[in-house]
Amino acid sequence: MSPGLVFVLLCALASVTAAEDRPRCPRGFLEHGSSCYWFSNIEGSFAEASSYCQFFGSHLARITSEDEDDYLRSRANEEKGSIGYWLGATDLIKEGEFMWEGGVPLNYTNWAPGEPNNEMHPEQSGHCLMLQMTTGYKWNDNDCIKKTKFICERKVSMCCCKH
Ligand SMILES: [Ca+2]
Ligand SMILES: [Ca+2]
Repeated sequence: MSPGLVFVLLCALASVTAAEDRPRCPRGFLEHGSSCYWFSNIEGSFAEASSYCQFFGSHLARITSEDEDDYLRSRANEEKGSIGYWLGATDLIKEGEFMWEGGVPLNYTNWAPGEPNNEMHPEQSGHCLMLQMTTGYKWNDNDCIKKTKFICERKVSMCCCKH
């Protein structure tokens, strides 16, 4: 039997016997629904945070449902490890029109009262989306150069065998 065939058979066997037991998210990522999430242990600007997520084969988290929002806010409230967490949306292209990365409109939102207000301080502008601790991690538009923690997201991997 050729080594290649053995590999294919082992992969097929693994997929029927052990797929459920195998980690479907990379180490350090939390699984919820069809996504894996990483709550960063480092801080960065919005641009830095986006780059870190890409390095890990992911993107800044996109919250598209109440369930996802509840999950991420409850995790953030449990940890209380940061004044905020960057998510992957901005209104940099057109003021007041927030979009997820790739130009996808926000169909679900959970802005804190009074947000988005486009400013935090006189010399800052709110163009990047953050879960903000002071409002129980509801949504706030904050200054993109502010350094804070962030949440990366990627789809779960369905199977171990990739060629
Ligand atoms: Ca803005
Ligand atoms: Ca704001």
